[in-house]
Amino acid sequence: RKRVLSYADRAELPKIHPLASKLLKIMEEKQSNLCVSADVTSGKELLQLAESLGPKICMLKTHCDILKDFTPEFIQKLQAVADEHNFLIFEDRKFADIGNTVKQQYEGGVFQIASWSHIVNAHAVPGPGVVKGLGAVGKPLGRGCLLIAQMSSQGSLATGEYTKAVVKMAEEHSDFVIGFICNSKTIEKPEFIHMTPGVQIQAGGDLLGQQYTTPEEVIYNKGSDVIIVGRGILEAPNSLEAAESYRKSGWDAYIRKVGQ
Ligand code: 5BU
Repeated sequence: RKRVLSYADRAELPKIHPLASKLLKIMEEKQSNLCVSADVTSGKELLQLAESLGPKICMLKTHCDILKDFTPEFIQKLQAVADEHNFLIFEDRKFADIGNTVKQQYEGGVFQIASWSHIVNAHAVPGPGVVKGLGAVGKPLGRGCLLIAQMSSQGSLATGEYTKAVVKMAEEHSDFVIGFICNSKTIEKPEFIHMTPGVQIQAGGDLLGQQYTTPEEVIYNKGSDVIIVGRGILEAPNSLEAAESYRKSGWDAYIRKVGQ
């Protein structure tokens, strides 16, 4: 059986992207492969979550366009919390247009995502232009991109040959693409980070097609690296306790995986 490299080992790989290396080091140091999806609608609430859950997470995922009160001041505060607690920010923007348009959507507008989000994601549907457009803005800033190779939702069309083509696109743009959103590991290249949404302690789903898998399944059986958890934590009676239990499940599964 092939040895599974530790996050720390992967952080030192000669061809690793600096941002992927930084993430892997944070994961090792904080013993966390948990990314919290902070899907709330007020900036104040988001900052409170970031402040309280910060010590438990390697990354905080945002949807800045669901905030009713987005401001540059809010972003400054979020960046300060991210620095304080040493986690990365991932804006789940899912860019999906031609290169020239995504470039402007990433850099400009109300949100100026490139100025604050370490990581963004994109659909590969438009072809490599989407990655080139985003890269033109993100690469000089040291940012990284995840390509959406698969989705957690029921009936997703991102499967089979499409997923394979996404992986190929990532390999061809590894100076900006640091990994994937996927349900399970899509490529045996330890430089790439695999991140999986649709995670809850109890498998199941919601009423709008979301499908849930457990942290153990995602990390140990599916070989992904990072679990992305929203409502499993946000809707728990005590979000800090819930975050700790997801962190521990994800970390224990990883330890079991590297130990084998
Ligand atoms: P949940 O509350 O844990 O179901 O939230 C999952 C989050 O991950 C939510 O912000 C989605 O937009 C996001 N997501 C997802 O659920 N599935 C996907 O395939 C992708 C993103 Br890509």
